[in-house]
Amino acid sequence: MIRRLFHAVLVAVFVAAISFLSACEASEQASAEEVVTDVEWFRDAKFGMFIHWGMSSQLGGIWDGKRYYGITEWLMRRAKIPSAEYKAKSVEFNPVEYDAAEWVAVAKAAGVRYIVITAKHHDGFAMFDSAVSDFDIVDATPYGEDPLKALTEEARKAGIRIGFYYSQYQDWTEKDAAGNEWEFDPDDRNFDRYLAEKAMPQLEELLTNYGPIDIIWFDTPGDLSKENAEQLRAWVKELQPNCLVSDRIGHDLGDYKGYNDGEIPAVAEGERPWEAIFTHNDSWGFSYFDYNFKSTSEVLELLISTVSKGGNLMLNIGPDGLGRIPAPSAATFRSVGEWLKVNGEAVYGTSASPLGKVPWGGITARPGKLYLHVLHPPADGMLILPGLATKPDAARVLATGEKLKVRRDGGDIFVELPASEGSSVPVVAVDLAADTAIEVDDATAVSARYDGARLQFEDLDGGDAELAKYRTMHYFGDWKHYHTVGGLTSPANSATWNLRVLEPGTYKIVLNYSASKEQAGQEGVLTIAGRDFYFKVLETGELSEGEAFSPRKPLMFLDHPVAVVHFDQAGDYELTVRPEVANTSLAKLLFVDIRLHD
Ligand code: JFZ
Repeated sequence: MIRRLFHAVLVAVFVAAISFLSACEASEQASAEEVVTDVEWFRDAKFGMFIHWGMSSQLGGIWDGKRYYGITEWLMRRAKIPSAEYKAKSVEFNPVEYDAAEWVAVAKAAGVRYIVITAKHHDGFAMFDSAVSDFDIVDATPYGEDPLKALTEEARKAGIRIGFYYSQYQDWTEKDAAGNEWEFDPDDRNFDRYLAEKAMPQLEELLTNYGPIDIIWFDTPGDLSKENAEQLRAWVKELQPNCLVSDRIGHDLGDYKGYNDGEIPAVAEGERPWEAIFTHNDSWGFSYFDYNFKSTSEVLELLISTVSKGGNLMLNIGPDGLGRIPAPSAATFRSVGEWLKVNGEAVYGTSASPLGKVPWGGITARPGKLYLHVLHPPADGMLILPGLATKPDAARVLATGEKLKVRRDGGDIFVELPASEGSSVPVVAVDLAADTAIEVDDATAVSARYDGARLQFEDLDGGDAELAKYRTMHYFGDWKHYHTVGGLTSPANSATWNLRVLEPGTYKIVLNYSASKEQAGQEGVLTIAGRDFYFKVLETGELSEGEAFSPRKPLMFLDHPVAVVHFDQAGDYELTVRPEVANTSLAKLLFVDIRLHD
């Protein structure tokens, strides 16, 4: 939908407009607040490493012989551990294997441009030498050293920016901070005292004793007041004007936009730089029970879908209590880095794709150039560039320099990637002619060479469907996000996609959705090429709405085939889904697949 805003825009103009808009935004922010923080390094960085590490890493999800599944840095709260008992456990935290140089070597090999590490998480334990509290790694553990000192030094040597995560609102060992209701009465809370006597002084330590710090990554603002958030922001800027502040300071006071844990936006909002955060497995802190590590290609898929929408990916690791990065994380970060070593030009400093969605991967851009990230190479190698009206001057494989053929077929421009191209996720650099016009193509290409097409919310071309976002966790805190097509509450509502079928063929059409008891049983109709295909929504399970942190069921999505259609000629088609009868939204429709049916 947003694509319609970009009709017939010259690439050069497009890029210029983007930088103009961001310049306006930057100066607007500056005049409102005096302090000008340089966010351009952040906009260009694209890949960061998040590190969750603390005394909870030593526990790894086990308390009193009991196993807690889900995110382990929440163990104290989940097991309702009294502060005194929890604090006493710090004597067992002795990360003798910690080697800052080795961690930074992994980060460097991975090609990250910044690292953010937990300086203090919700459990209140400071991973640095703090004079403000004795509950810190130097005073309260046999280890007795400050790991952040070495890390900041090593990172700086390696040319990697460094940020500190600081839990400003929750501190479970403090009666005046938020989060520990099993010991402290929130009515007795004097939050201003905690801010003045712990949070602000610790931030001062972090922003005074470690040289230039690039980000203070605040989190879980809860009902932190606007005054308090402004106070925190002003304090950071007073101590280090160039230090960025994360979005989770609250009240829209961050220097860049952030999304929820594990969420890539369907469509990025506005022109501000933004960051998606994911963890490599499901927990943020080290867990003995979490082996759901993403593979290299899954991480590349995340990275490419983030950068092709213009954002940064910060991917988390959870070193263990001895200070070791889990082997699967070190290995995957290193192999992502191998790919970036060859293809970094297509990532760092690039901007979002100016074209429509492509069925074979993602696109990034810089003035006069497009980069085609081929996640799913078609058998015949033909990469469609929907919306490009002028034939590019040249195309070459970034890794090898091999020149590729560019051809026009009907109204479309294709780059031909040889089948022999062996590397996983090859990238093609395309040089655009100076007068290249991009007429952004609303329609989704359907072709046998891409095994069909997938239609999602962000590809909608008409109707009045609404974005319906859902998030669930399986264990605890391991959020999964779904951006679904919602708002289909009556026969007058519809979701409409324009298709451009490239050649004749037969396809099965599959709806992928989740439906509660309430939604189940409603009738819907999918219309394609003038034919109506009726279906009844099947129940897949309930989602308990409500509190953010409650154990929930996984949201199950069902593949429901509703049609087989034969397109006997290439051309434009419209696909519509609407309720025939509905009282509540038809279903949580994640996507419509048009799958080649042989
Ligand atoms: C927060 C932390 O609580 C968590 O431990 C971890 O540090 C993660 C990166 O950030 O998790 C959140 C924060 C906000 C929401 C959910 C989890 N939220 O808004 O629902």
